[in-house]
Amino acid sequence: MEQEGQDIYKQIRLAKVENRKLLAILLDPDKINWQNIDNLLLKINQSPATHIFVGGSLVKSTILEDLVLQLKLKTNLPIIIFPGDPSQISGKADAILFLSLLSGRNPDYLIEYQVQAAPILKKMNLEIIPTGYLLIESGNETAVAKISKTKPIDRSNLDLALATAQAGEMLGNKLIYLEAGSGAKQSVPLEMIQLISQNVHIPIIVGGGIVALSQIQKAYQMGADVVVIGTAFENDIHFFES
Ligand code: 1GP
Repeated sequence: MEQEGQDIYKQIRLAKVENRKLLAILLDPDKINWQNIDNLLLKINQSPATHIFVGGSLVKSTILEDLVLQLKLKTNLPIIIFPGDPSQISGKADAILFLSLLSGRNPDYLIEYQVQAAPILKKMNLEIIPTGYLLIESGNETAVAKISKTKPIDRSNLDLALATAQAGEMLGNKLIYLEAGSGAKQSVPLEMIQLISQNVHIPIIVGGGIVALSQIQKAYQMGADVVVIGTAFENDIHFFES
């Protein structure tokens, strides 16, 4: 059955064509201060964010859905699930990044979890956006590396990062996500963003360890189409006001 509402990806592509840069705030339901949720939502609405990503490494589906429902009530931004595993699915969101952890060689994250998720997603109306996910070494062991039991791509290995992103595009992914990991010491190297954005055609998401507005601008200049901010906004809801 054809899914309805397939326009979030179209909007991302259109933004790329028109060189409009996009910004996603990543919310981890486990780290939300629920007492302060109204203020958080107000700050999101006042921020330059164009999308909200919801997910985290260890989140349970019920709390994820609670957050999605709150977001749907109080913001107009598209809500995209960024799942850590197949339990993190909510049909109340608008879309899901259907991730393959292409930098790793753990079959669970290359195909097993996708097989588990497929029949669940088939019954929902979520827009599915196949996304090649590349974890890039960032100075410290990140939650993604630990939980997925995979080794990130060495940050100096530009050839491997490019070949992996190109393979991801050839496999039919619609986005490439260059991930340093949440709270990373070092974000994805700018020359890596540049090389990949110049040599693949699909939009590039960049996230992990971006803690200054100037870093967001630099990532855009190097060719990032979407920048993801999690920890910096989580630690300071005034982050975008500085
Ligand atoms: C993590 O790319 C996101 O998956 C965001 O990372 O929390 O470091 O901003 P930060």
